[in-house]
Amino acid sequence: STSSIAYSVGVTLDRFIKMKQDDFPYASGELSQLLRDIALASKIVNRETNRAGLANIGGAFGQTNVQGEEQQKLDVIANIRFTRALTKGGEVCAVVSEEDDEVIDLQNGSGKYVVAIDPLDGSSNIDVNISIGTIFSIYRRKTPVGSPITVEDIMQPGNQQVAAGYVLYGSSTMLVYTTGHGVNGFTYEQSLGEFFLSHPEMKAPDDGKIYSINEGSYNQFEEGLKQYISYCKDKNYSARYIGSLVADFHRNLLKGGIYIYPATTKAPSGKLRLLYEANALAYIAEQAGGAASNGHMRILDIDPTSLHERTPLYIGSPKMVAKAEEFLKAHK
Ligand code: AHM
Ligand code: MG
Repeated sequence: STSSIAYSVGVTLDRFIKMKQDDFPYASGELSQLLRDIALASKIVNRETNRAGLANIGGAFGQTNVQGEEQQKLDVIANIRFTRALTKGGEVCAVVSEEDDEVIDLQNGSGKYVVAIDPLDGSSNIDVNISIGTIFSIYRRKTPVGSPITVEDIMQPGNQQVAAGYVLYGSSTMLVYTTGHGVNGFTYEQSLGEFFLSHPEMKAPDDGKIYSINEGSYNQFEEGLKQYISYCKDKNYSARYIGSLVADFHRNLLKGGIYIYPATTKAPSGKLRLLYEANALAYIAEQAGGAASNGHMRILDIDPTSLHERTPLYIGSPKMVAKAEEFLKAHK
């Protein structure tokens, strides 16, 4: 498209956010600022992630900071970085994080937004130098600005998201986000310290040939899923599973595929969290023309009942998700 051409010449994330704000005059400057806050925190986390293997000898490089944070695990550091950026930014009143049991009230009287975040997902992969990610969802608070935060503000279904995104700390670092007008991806240029638009208007292929699931738990899968896996094998699909949600999702979004974290007999709701893992990726998937389901219904229509609730997740190319749902239904 013409816009892709116009975008391709060195558009930074900051400029892109500004351009989008001008395109959609009703979009508030606050949301733009909030996205910039997240991008800034992600640059810091990216820097820490790149140094992960040096953590134990960090002191030798004089990286001790006043908080003594070099002693902490990277997911804890990431949580601190993101919450701090959101606190200082002022647009957010409350944060739900995988790293905190309770809602964090940021005490920002004028904050209109609520953020749900997994600051560093797949952190068990850090020690072995494999891609990890940040996942975030942004909601508008339901109660009036300035009043105390309530459950109503926090427990919103995914279809209420105003923006969502992820950062992939991979062979390159990328930030991908949507504000409900398609999905755009930005690649980090290390030496310039800027994200540049590299993947304008991302589109999930309608169908694909990759299935991503931890088959080690096969014996605990329901019959329909076992049958769907046989179907994938009959079709000679490729099995790809990094075990890092953002990386697995991102690959399948670009190449066409399905990512599944199913219900198992041991974990009847699966492993992944609705509020800060499934919803954000579901919104992005749908905005790119993909689909996201818990096997039976649209992820974005699930009404959350608790902060850290889990959901099975079937996400990716729409035809693959529909096919998997068909198998589950047929073997109920
Ligand atoms: P985490 O939030 O504790 O990091 O766990 C989430 C991760 C996902 O990134 C990944 O897709 C999944 O757990 C892998 O789980 P498993 O090892 O059970 O296949
Ligand atoms: Mg996680």
